[in-house]
Amino acid sequence: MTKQAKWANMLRLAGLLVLVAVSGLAQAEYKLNFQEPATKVAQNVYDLHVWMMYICGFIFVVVFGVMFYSVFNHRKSSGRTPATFHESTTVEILWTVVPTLILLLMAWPVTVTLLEMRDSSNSDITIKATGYQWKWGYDYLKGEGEGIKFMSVLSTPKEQIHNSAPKGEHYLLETDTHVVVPVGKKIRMLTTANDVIHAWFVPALAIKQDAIPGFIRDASFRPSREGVFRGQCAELCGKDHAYMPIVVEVVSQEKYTAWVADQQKKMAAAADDPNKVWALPEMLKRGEAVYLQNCVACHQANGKGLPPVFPALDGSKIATGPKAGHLEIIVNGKPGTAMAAFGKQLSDTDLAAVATYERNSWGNKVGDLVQPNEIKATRK
Ligand SMILES: [Cu+2]
Repeated sequence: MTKQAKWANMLRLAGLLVLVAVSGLAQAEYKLNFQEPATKVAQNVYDLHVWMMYICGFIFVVVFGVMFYSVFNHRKSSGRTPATFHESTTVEILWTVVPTLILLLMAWPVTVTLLEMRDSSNSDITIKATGYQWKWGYDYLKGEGEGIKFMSVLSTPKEQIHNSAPKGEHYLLETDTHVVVPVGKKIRMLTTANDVIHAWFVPALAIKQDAIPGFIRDASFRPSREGVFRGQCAELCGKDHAYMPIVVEVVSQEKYTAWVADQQKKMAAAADDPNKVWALPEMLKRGEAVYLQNCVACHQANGKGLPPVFPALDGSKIATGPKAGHLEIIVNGKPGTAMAAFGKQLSDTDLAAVATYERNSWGNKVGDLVQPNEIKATRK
């Protein structure tokens, strides 16, 4: 084989490898690729990704092919003399028109998909997602299920996070409650936040929308198949940014109707009588549950906190001092610190319970009891 033939063979091989790589992407090996789309828009996004890869692959092969061919075949040692043309109008028109056409080929389908993505009109159900440090809150505002609201908190056990238990299948992608929606219906998602910027990101639904305090942004999706789709907060929002996943469960219409009825029943059952007078043991039990769901990330299970940013509650002046000061901070937060105003997130009874728990746990032995009506008075 002559030297030239060898080079030509190697070039052909390189081109072939690139083609194989690009076609492999198109064959949807979802484990290495985007998540399997669950809406038409997500399918479009996926197809666009493949289309762009084809265009990039094609340009790669052509440009490098011509370049290597020229470098090799027109090298000085083979006796070539350089061309000396300047300002060729034909070449200049070509290298303007061809890239413009390629850009149009890319921009057209992208614009069509973007417009479809941004269109949240005529939706069947409207859900508001509120980002908190570090959990999501959901309110079903319109459509079937109107009035349903709940918090959605990471449910991966602490032992898995601290490597004292093997990691589960959906490690850090599981929550205690799911956003349930019916298949085939258009869902409008409103996003906002309570403290810092978060983002509601579910790849299989092709939604990634910032949740900004003081603003309402919207996005929409129409799930084309049933299933459980997982996502995460996608805007760095502080210490537990990695611990506020999103789980969307797409179910049949019948199952959705049943879920709505079930949620409404649960909400009615969970509604507390604000005038009830509680006894210490039952308040402590409830307070512990509220604490473990809302306070533990910063103040820790042992009440020692993570000083200096997250102060200890065990032995703290606030948790063992006068009740009024303690309740004030729990209800209204502490401006300028990470302490949120939990009055916006929890009921009077839950707040009373957690205050009681904090005053009587670890080394704290105040011995008093906070009733829901005291929280109500603090709110004013
Ligand atoms: Cu976040």
